[in-house]
Amino acid sequence: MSLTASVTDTGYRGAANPAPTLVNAWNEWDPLEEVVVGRADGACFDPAEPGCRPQIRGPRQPGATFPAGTKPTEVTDRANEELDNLVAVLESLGVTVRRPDVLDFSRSLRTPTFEVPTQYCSVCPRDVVITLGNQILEATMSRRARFFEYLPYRKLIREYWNRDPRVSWTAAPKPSMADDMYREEFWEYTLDERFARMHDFEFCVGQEEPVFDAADITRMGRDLFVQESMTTNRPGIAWLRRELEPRGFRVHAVHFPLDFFPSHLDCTFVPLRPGLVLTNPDRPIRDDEAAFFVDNGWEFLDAPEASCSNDEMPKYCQSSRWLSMNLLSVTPDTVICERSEVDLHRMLRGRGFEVITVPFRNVYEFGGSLHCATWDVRRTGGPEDYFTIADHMIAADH
Ligand code: DAV
Repeated sequence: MSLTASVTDTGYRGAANPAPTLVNAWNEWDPLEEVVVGRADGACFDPAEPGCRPQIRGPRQPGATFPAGTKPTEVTDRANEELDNLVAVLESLGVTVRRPDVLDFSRSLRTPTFEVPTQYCSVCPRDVVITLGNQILEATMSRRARFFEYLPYRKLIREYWNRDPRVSWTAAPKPSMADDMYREEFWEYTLDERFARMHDFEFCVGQEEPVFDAADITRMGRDLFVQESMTTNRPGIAWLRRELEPRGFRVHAVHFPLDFFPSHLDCTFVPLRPGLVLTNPDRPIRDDEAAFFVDNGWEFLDAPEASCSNDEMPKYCQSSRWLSMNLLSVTPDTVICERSEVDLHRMLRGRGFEVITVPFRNVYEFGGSLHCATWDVRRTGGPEDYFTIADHMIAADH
C-alpha cells in the first residue's frame, strides 16, 4: 500500500488542509500540543485477580499482606502533587493539558462473568486509550479491576468527537474476563520454567478472546509495534491488525523473550525520534525483529542502569525499576524524565536531547511513570513511513 493511500484513509489532510485535526498523533515524538495527564484521587490498591497477583516490594516481612481498598489520602496527595507539577511544566511549554474524571474506584464490580472487590485508578490513561492518527481507540483492557477504566476519559473523548467531525472513535470489544479467559498456572511457574518457556509467549491471559492494553502499542508513523505480553495476546494483535490495516497502518507483533512478566512496551522499547529507540538492556527484542529495525537504518540505544533496584522501588509499586526509561517526549529533541535518573539524563544530553526533569516517584505505585500517566491527544505531523528500506518483517508476521 502506498503512503498516499494511507494519507487518504486516515483522514489526515497534510498541507492541502492546514486546519489541524483536533485528535492527531502518529508517533511518540512529534511536537506535543495537547495531552491528558492522569489523576490519583480515589485510587485503590490493585486487587488480586487472575490477571494480577500484587506483590510487596523490598525485604520479605513474614505475615505481611498486600493492602486492599482505597489508598491512604497522604499517598494519593503526594502523587497528585507530582502529577500537578507535570501539568504546570507542560503548560509552561505551551502544551494544552486536560484531566480525566474520577470514578468511585472503591466500588466492587459484578458483571455476568466476573466479580472484583474494587477498581483501580485514573492515573494511567496510556494503558486505556491511544491516539492513532485521527482515531481515538479504547483498549479491551486485560484486568477485571480496569474493565471500566475508560469511563474517566469518556467526557473528554465525547468532547473531541463532538468538536471535530474528522475525529474517529472506536472501542475494542470488551472481553468476558471470566475465569477461563486466564491461565492462572502462569503465576506458579518457577524461574527455570519461565526460562524454558521464554519463546512460547504464553502468559496469564489465554489465547481465546482478543485482549490488549493500549500501552502495549508503540507508534512509529504508519508502523505500529505491539508486544505479546501478560496484558496483550495474539488475538488482541490480530484484532488490531484487522481494524487498523484498512486505515493504512502496518501492525507488527514484537517479542522480548527475556522479559518473563511483560506488561506494556514503555519500559522496554521507547522510540525517541526517527531512527532511534531507547532499549532495555535486560530485555532485548527478538533477533528477527531487531533485524527489521537495523535493516531500515534504526539504532538501538540501551538505557543505563536505573537509579535503584527493584527492591528499592516504592513498596506497593507493581512496575519494575525500568520505569526509569518511561519518559514523555515533548518534541523530537526534548524529553521529560524522572528527576532521579541522572545517568539517563546524561546519556540523552550526550545525544543532543534537552532533558527536562520532574519528580515522579510518588506516582510509581499508581501504575507507571511519565509515559504511562499521559495520553497524547494531539501532536503535529502526519503519517510518515520510517521503514522504507526493508519489509521482511511485514511478510514474516502475516
Ligand atoms: O517494566 O514493569 C511497567 C509498565 C507500567 N505501565 C515494567 C513495565
